[in-house]
Amino acid sequence: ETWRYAFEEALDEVQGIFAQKFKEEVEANSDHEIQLFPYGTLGESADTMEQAQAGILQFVDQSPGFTGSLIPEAQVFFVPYLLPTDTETLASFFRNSEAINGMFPELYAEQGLELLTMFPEGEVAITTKEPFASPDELDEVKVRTMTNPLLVESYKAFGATPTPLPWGEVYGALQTNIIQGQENPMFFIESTKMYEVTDHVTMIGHNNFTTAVMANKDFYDGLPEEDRQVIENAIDVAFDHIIEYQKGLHETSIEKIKEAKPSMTFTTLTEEQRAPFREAAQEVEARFIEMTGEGGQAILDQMKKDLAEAQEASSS
Ligand code: 6CS
Repeated sequence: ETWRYAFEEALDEVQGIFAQKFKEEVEANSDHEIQLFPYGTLGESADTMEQAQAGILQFVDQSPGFTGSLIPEAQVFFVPYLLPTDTETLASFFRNSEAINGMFPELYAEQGLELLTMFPEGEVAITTKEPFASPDELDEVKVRTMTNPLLVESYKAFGATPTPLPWGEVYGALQTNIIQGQENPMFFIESTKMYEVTDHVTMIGHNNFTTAVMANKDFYDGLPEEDRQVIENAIDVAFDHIIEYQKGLHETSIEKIKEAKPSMTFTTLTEEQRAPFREAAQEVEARFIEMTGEGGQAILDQMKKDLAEAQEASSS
């Protein structure tokens, strides 16, 4: 049988590297074939999600940045300063978290999706046309966000004017000055040439990019146990591979950007400069609870517990 798997990035970007490893493992350990559909071949992220829910696709990688409009609790990944930017802690968190492995699968199941894994894609940096070091300096700056209400709230709290857009519109909107900034992990800023349409990279340490891989639930439930095991193992192998693959990726991406555009500036805000952004995070957390109620509160509490445990595990 041929299974179709769509993701939101190119083949040589993080989601593509994960998908290729998954395909390799499944094909080496079963008679099934995986057909990969990189970003753009089947539409935007919202389109591939619909196709996965409809069973036209068996697998889809969609980031909570988009899924948050479908599953409000998935917006928890946009509470600023909740996730650490340290890769080792993150890997341990995603591997062991009860919120990720126990609670989220139920929420995805309600949408006809079998959540297979979530993994980190790197520290989120903000690229803008003008430099900034405080919320005041973001006043009137239109910053593109992925399409979920909590990310919009974050950028409002950061002092900017958030503009949610699908990925395909971002380069053009920056080029024509409809927006003046966007956020993404460094590898993506490099590979999608965001440095051609923005001039400054600022790291405020507010988040790490999270993505999720899922299967159509009816398809998955209908598989023999043997096939489900092949899929689970392939996901585990691909997870380890993608953590390993990303070692040093942030740094080499910075080097590549500097080479392509020597005038690009890179600024890491100090703890003192981050203080007002951290403060704004409180307000965003409160908005998350307003939007998601008791269910959201339970997920947030569990995540904080899981994160504390991951932190402890990686520091010991
Ligand atoms: O910003 C976005 O929309 C995209 N960013 C990444 C890192 N992956 C896919 C997503 O569509």
